[in-house]
Amino acid sequence: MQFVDEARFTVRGGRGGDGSVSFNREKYKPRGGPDGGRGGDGGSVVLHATEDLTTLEPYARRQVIKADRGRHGSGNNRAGERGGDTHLDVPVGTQVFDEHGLLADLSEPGASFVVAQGGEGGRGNGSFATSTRQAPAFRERGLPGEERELLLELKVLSDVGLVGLPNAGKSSLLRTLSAARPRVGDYPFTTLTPQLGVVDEKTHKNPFVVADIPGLISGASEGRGLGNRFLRHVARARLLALVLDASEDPEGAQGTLLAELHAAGLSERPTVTALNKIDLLDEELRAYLRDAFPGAYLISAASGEGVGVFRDHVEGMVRRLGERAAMPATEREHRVYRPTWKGLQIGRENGGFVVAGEEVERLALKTDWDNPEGIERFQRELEKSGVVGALRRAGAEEGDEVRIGGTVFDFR
Ligand SMILES: Nc1nc2c(ncn2[C@@H]2O[C@H](COP(=O)(O)OP(=O)(O)OP(=O)(O)O)[C@@H](O)[C@H]2O)c(=O)[nH]1
Ligand SMILES: [Mg+2]
Repeated sequence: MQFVDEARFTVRGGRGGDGSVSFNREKYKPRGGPDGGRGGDGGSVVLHATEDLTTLEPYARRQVIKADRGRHGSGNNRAGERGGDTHLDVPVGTQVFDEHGLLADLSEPGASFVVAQGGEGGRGNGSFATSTRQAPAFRERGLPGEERELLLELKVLSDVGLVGLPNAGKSSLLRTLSAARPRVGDYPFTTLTPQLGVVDEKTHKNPFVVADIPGLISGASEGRGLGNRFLRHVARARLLALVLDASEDPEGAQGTLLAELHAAGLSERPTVTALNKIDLLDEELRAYLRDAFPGAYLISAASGEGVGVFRDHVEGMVRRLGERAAMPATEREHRVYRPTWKGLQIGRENGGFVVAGEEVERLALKTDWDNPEGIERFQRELEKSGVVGALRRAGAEEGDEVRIGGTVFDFR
């Protein structure tokens, strides 16, 4: 499967089923009571984080993903069936954004999140009978499901991120450290997508996950080269290992890398430095590098020299740094339609009026405009709730056009 770390598509919850208009017809009872049942709620679209998937590729070419609508209610107070939910598996490490920002960070296997709630089913005429209105012949329509445009971003979860210029030997090092087999090439930009390897899986030590990303170049954090897109994949690693080609201006490379990490907001992250390709250097140069890079590890991914010591050091650091840090909890509370007249707003539009507010818009959506009794109820609710009064105070007169959501009617 191709590695895809970004996907953009629309999700839509199922529409709620309509309530039903029905009257109970029993023998010898001339006028049965209203018994129209409620419509079922629409299904929701739900994301689930799983370790069985490592890419967002299943969503690369999707445009709209919907859940089922709820069934309509029927006579004898039978409620309509609820619409089925649509379950979408995403890799662990997927972050969910909409136009307002981060909605959820699915960093634990099994975590789930409702991205589009299904619409509420409408009530049937059975629920509108009162002592003064014994035979209501109207029902509510079901509400449309939530709809939003999503951006999913995968950030692979690793303990150690390898960062280095192209050709420094990051992929070679990952091969030497783990069973992972990333491509190694003697040209820059061999690695095009992040690769993960588990180190010490087969020994008795504490295994940890290393991420190899495409090489960074100067200006990466401003979008140059390939590395910038991939820095986010190491943004959650506890430890960054700077891999420098010891045979080619390691000081310059270090400067470039530190500047890029700084620009990417990663300068506070613990780092360890590995000077790679020391098999190409004589003892004099090695001694020089030990002086110039105190604390750095001299290794050769090719011959394996120094790699064991480096690995043990990294293992210890990872252990001391403790649990893999989750992203700061910026998860926003999921917004579900909650009725409130408070948000009521009245404005003017082309000589008419616009009424905005969650509950009033819900009421308009639920109204069965084909049914005179349904329209009457809409009118009554507007009066009861003060919307009519508010419109009058705003200057509305008989015959003026009023729009609520997508519904336009004459004020009376
Ligand atoms: N002599 C020597 N060559 C090495 C060593 N490590 C890597 N190389 C060579 O350096 C070249 C680049 O190695 P890669 O592992 O692909 O480098 P990389 O950092 O992953 O490069 P990008 O994926 O392009 O960023 C290859 O030709 C490797 O064989 C080493 O320790 N010694
Ligand atoms: Mg590579």
